[in-house]
Amino acid sequence: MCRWKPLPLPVPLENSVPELSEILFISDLHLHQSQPGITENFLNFIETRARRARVLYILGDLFEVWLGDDDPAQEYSRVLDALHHLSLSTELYFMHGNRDFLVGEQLARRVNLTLLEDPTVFQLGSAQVALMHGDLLCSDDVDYQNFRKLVRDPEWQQNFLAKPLTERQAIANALREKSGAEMQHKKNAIMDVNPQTVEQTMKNLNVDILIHGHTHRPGIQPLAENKQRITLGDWHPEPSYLSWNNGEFTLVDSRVV
Ligand code: LP5
Ligand code: MN
Repeated sequence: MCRWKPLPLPVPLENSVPELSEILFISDLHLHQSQPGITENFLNFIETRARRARVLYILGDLFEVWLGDDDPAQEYSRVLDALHHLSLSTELYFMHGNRDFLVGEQLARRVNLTLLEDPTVFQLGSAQVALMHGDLLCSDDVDYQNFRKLVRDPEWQQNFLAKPLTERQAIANALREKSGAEMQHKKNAIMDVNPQTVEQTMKNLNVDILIHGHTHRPGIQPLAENKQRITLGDWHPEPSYLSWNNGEFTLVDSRVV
């Protein structure tokens, strides 16, 4: 069952100038030491584009892997410090992805961000908007959905987080290998969203616009009844983001024409 809670529309800043009304959405950076270009581009994005925005929504898979808030994760310290600094001027919201679903309250406090349920619904201008990571929409990927049910169970998470960090690392590495091997054999369509699931989810949530990531297939898809599905892209390593400004969405991704 989908759970969601309404998110209050960010309060307009006093004497706000047009630039300050911008809202940004990103996902799927998969930050990792093996991809230093993405980290550098993200740090630059934080200092430039995001600092001028009013809100930044991070819709999951910011990290390639997050094994628990007790992980010192030195490789992420520059990004976490930069995000904390950003939070002083820009509201930060974070939704779990399938790789960083173990981000918890401790990290949220360190960075000064608010954790969001998947899905989250809120009003943006005149539209009702739903935010999701996107993995729930891939309903044909039955093996993945079963796996997701298991690892999103609070009891399973408690057990996993109680294991020593080295053991968690070994399990995650084995899982990444297994997932990589399985994905080679899965059909492309299975790893995309199921259109009926999208339609039904939007109907259940009563929204006009659905914004999600996960599939790494960026684009703006017009749907029946003037509705829209907006898919965020991954970083490659150039930034990929969605901007909402003056009532209009713009998807900035060099691979989208
Ligand atoms: O993110 P992406 O696009 O690469 O792949 C997803 C699905 N894969 C995953 C797994 C992650 O890629 C691996 C890293 C996660 C680290 C999490 C940290 C916590 C560790 C938890 C340890 C148990 O999400 C992939 C989808 C694809 O998107 C498209 O939607 O197909 O799903 C899979 O490949 C999963 C398999 O289908 C099912 C795997 C079952 C494994 C069950 C054993 C669990 C224990 C593992 C220990 C060896
Ligand atoms: Mn994902």
